[in-house]
Amino acid sequence: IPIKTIKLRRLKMTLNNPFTTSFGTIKEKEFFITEAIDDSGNRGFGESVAFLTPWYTEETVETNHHIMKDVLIKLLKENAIDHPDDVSNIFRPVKRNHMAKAALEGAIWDLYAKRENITLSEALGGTRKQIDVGISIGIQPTVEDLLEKISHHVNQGYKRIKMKIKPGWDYEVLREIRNHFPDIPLMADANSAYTLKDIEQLKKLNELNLMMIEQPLAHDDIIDHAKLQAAIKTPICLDESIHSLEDARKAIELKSCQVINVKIGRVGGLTEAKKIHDLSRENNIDIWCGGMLEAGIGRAHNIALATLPQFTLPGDTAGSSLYWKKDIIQPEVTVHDGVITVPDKPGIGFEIDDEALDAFTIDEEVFDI
Ligand code: OSB
Ligand code: MG
Repeated sequence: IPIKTIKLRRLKMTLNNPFTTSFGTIKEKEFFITEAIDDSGNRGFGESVAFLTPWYTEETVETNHHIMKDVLIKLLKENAIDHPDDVSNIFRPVKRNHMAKAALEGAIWDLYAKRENITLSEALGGTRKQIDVGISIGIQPTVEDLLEKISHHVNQGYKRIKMKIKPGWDYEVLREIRNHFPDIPLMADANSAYTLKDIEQLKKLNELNLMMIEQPLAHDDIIDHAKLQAAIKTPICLDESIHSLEDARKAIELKSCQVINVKIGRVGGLTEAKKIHDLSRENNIDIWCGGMLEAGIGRAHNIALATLPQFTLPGDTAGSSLYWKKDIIQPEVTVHDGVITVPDKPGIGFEIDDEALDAFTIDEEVFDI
């Protein structure tokens, strides 16, 4: 792939609704839009998903910047790429920094698909023309606020409701939600807020018929999760604990989870995400595509990934308008009855709204490859 230039744009966008997890509230996002441009002027786009602080994993916007600019882009200069799957090998000497790697790899995947005149979904081996989507609702000031949000999104047709939980905002709240909505597909995400000392509280969730509980225990644990899974009925889904194919293999082997939330950034890119997909398929592990409050470009990558066959559960790829007053792609991502129709244009399949992109850009750097 004759990449001539890499562009890094730093964007700043304000969320429509502040998003609260067990670790705090996000109101504003800064992130990089990566662009890989070939010698004919074709443009491939990616998006970095780290936050301003390292609350979710150790990466941040600043570490993404440093690693892309001072390490990964140099490797792209020194190594030829025949296929986007080569990128993860080229980046292999660099430990972790998965979100930085994924942001650059994503732009190269999009460029590759556009040059081949196929959709990103096709380039990845995706088969679905439509994907089911759920919604992730942050911790709310009151249970009434949460009930109102849930009924709004249930009426919109979202296929699954995920609510954030933490100690003190868990069983009683979930029970109340379950009483109001006896039949909705409901799950909870703790973002690693519990330890095995909380096992009795977590056992209480057995009676609530939850689809799964996401990342109840430590971000770097797969041992205690296996103990917890043996003790509770609710299926465990791992998010923060899975950074690679190897992590997934070990978690499956130890029975630490029954479900995996796959995020492109967390696992270091689409190539690694595909591998986790294939392993999950062989092992009959249900997977779904998670979200990182992305703008349209990251969202488009998630949609393409979710077209692979083992993405059997609704993902966290809700519509653009849930997050942003104005998104950076055209058309914006829209959801009808809980379903997104996968675009059929080459690459990510959405046009870039260059005017919007410029308006949200606070810094820009260009690198010759
Ligand atoms: O744990 O899945 C998570 C958002 C930011 C960071 C981590 C998580 C989330 C979400 C929302 O749950 C996903 C989204 O709507 O993009
Ligand atoms: Mg999560």
